[in-house]
Amino acid sequence: MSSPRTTHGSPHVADPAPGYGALRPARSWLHSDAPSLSLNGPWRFRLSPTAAVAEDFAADAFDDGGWDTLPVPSHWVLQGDGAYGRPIYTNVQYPFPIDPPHVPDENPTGDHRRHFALPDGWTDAERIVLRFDGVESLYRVWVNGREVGGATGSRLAHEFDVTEAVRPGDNVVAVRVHQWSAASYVEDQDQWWLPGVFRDVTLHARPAGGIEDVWLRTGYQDGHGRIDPEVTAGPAAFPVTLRVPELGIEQVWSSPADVAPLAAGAVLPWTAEEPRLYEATVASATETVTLRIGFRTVEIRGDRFLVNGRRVVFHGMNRHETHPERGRVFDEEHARADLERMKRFNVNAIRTSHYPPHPRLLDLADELGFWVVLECDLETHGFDAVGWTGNPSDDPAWRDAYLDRIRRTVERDKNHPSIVMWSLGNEAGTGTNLAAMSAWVHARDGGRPVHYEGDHTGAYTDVYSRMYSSVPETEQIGTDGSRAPLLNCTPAQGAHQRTKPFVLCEYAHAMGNGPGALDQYEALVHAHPRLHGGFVWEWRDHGIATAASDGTPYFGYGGDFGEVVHDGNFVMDGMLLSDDVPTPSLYEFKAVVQPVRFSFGAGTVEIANLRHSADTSDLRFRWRVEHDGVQVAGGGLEVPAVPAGESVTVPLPAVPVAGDAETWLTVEAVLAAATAWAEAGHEVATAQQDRSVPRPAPTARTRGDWRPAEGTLTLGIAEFAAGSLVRLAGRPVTGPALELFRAPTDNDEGTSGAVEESDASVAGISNAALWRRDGLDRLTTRRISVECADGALRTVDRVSAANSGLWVTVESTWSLEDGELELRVETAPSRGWSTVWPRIGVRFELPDAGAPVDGAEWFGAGPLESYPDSMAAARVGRFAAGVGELSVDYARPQETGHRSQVRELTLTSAGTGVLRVTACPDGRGRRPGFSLGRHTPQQIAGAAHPFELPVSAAGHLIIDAAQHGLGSRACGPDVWPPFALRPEARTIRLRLRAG
Ligand code: IPT
Repeated sequence: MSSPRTTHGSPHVADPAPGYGALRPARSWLHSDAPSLSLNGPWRFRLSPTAAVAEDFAADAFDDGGWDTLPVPSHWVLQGDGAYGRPIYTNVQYPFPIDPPHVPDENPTGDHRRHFALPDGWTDAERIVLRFDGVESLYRVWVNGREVGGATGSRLAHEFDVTEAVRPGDNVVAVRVHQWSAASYVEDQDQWWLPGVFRDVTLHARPAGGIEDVWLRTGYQDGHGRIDPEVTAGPAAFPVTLRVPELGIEQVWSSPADVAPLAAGAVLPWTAEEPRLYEATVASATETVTLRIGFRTVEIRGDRFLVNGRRVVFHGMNRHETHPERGRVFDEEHARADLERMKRFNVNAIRTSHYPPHPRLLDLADELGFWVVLECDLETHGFDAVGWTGNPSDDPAWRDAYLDRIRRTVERDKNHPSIVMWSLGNEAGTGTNLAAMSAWVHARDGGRPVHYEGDHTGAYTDVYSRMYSSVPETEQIGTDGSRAPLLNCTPAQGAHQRTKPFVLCEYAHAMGNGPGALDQYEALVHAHPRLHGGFVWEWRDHGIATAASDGTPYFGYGGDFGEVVHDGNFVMDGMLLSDDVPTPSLYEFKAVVQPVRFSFGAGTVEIANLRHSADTSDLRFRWRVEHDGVQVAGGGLEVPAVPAGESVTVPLPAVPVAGDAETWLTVEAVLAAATAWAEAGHEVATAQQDRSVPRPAPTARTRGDWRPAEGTLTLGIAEFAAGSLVRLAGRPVTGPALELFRAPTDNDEGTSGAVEESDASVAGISNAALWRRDGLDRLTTRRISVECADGALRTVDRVSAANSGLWVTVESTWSLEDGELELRVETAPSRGWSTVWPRIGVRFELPDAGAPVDGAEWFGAGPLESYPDSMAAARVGRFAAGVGELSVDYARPQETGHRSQVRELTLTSAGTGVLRVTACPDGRGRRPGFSLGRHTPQQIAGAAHPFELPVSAAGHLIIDAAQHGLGSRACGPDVWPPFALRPEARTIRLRLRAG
């Protein structure tokens, strides 16, 4: 690079160097009894539009009386209601010109100042250290007017030696933060750009003879633990004593040379399932450090990733630090609640995408039990736009910065038993600097493998990792002897990669409604032991709390804050909505990965324990039988404790089978006692078996007495005018109207994915675009005939769209059968439809007539929405929900609310039934689904945010003969062929009654 490394007004902004001044070496984030002083709280603050601002503010005597007050930690763009700029969301794009290492002169620069009183007694301290746990992106620090240094590495901890700068009594600390710097090029993660001092600032008194750093590496084998200690302390700190009271360990080291591995005796191992921790202290005469150690050994043997000698399967989540009001500012209570929620949803692993989280998160992970892949703060994805030219990952000018980042990552968190792998970063291409990072980790920590997905050929990492590989491709990776090529690999490199354990560091892109196919990925893990599971992208939406112009609150995404470039709602791709509400996909995940699986035999059930190492003695098993969704019997199941990896078969009780109702047997495994993350009785796993005796559906009557009809007609509870329904059960109702459209999901709008696997999708064009092209969202009807017969009415319509030669014929027959109103709709597409269809359904409009339909009760699959490739969490039962609860508030409105396989549906108004619908299975036994909402698919499709939907008390009931699957084409594969809906003839047959 020939250009000078200074930017207008600041000597550091364009410098790839990781820091300067009195920066101290990275060390563990320890719990110590040495004195410390939090500098969190209100700071004086001034925002300037460029980095070219005089440095006079750092002077001791500077008068900041005219400045504002800003809380630390915080991001200034999330404070002051827009007074300090706005957040920017980009995924891959850089929000500034790709001109490394330079950034624009328009570089928001936040100056922060505060006073603090040096606590009495600190004058004895050997050194005084000022620690920043996270500042985005480049910052410079002055104490009492003296510049002590500066650093980059936004999600990394830095400590400055300020001993010479502090004084007794009052002190002033000044921090200048530039939003953009050379470091921004290596922090291009898919998230909001949120500048500021967003993690804790603390002052530490380092005692003479203190413990500078300690690392208690542990190992576990055959019931016995081992501790391999490393103590960083001056000779004056010795003797140093290690105590593990519970294990009776008291080990005194009189000099640094004495520090040596020791046997810990009989111990219980640490695992994500049974996170057994032992409190340990390491003490000198002047400082005691307290750690919680867990005994475990991580190892790769052949293509297996093992902890304590047993294979690990990651049922993981990619976890960003994000909160609608705080951004990346950590809140321990919220983080704990989040992790407890993960445990309740059978999540056992976390990838800290794509940077180290707040250090306390690892304490929580140790305690609650997660396998953690701890990722370094590194991503240069935006270089993709320029063919990776100038990528810092392969530029020697950046080597120090890369090494500094990985050092700070590993050193800070090395003591945590939950961390089982280090990850070099995300989407940073490949290059020698990444290889150097890996070499550094290998030299420093032989106890944990190195992960980096971008090392496609496996030149410097220990596990094979991919993101979003399709099901067949993942299967090929898992299959021995397959010659199928692997991404960017020669056959030889591919063969080499197949000698390693495989993880999906990202899969199942959970944007909006979806993903589908979770169960297919899960099945592979159990068929091919080389596959070690993966990490869903991602745990939660990153919405930012904001308000529409009329004050209506909503969660903003890219483009909602006036960004010049942005990536829209690609930041809303979590299994949790921004306000912590789990989406149905999280229930699907929970069901798919459940650690206990049931297989029914004749009068028996086999219970398999798929856990890593815990047996099932923490679980109770129970069963129940329902007749048409009403419980008629139930009780406990006697199940002996099943060791991990084994199964038992136990007899089932006699199941009372109904002659005139469906009989379903449900078994459940629930927690026998409360844990740190759930109550006793919490359901861990469940399964259902259909024990119904087959009952023939009433046969459809054929009639020969049709004659042309006109005028009004009443058939039981239905009233018609000119052949069209006008009232049902005394209420205004219109329909059925053919509905082929659904408000496109983010996956329907997606263009990625391996299209060859889904012959109905077109490369580079979303299904939603094809649906709009074919006019599915704007169908029109031409009535061909209206006929009546004795107790019956029949209409035939031709439904098609403007400027399209394609159509669907819809024949609707209303009749009285056994005194009940029956509706039979037969739909048949013309030739020539070339795409998949979102749905084949009929819509009924229930206008607001004073007492609106506001809920549904049904017997069918539930309780949540389900789609053909996302059915694992749905069970057959009787459910009720208000109309609001029937749809999910996805950040961008889209298809939601489909309840599959409905048998009976009652629409309710203020708790009273108004219309009862019974759905007959079609000739092939397929049952329709329903959705009930306040808006049409067309209205939903037109809204970019929930607040844009009009207030409505109308009801829109859609009965779907079929829906298209979900897939995950927003970033991944399209809907798998068996779950794709192709244009075809279908029949919907309903019986309707009042009340
Ligand atoms: C992948 C990124 O690693 C992740 O951060 C996120 O952006 C995700 O995509 C999409 O939401 S990279 C993509 C090119 C597969």
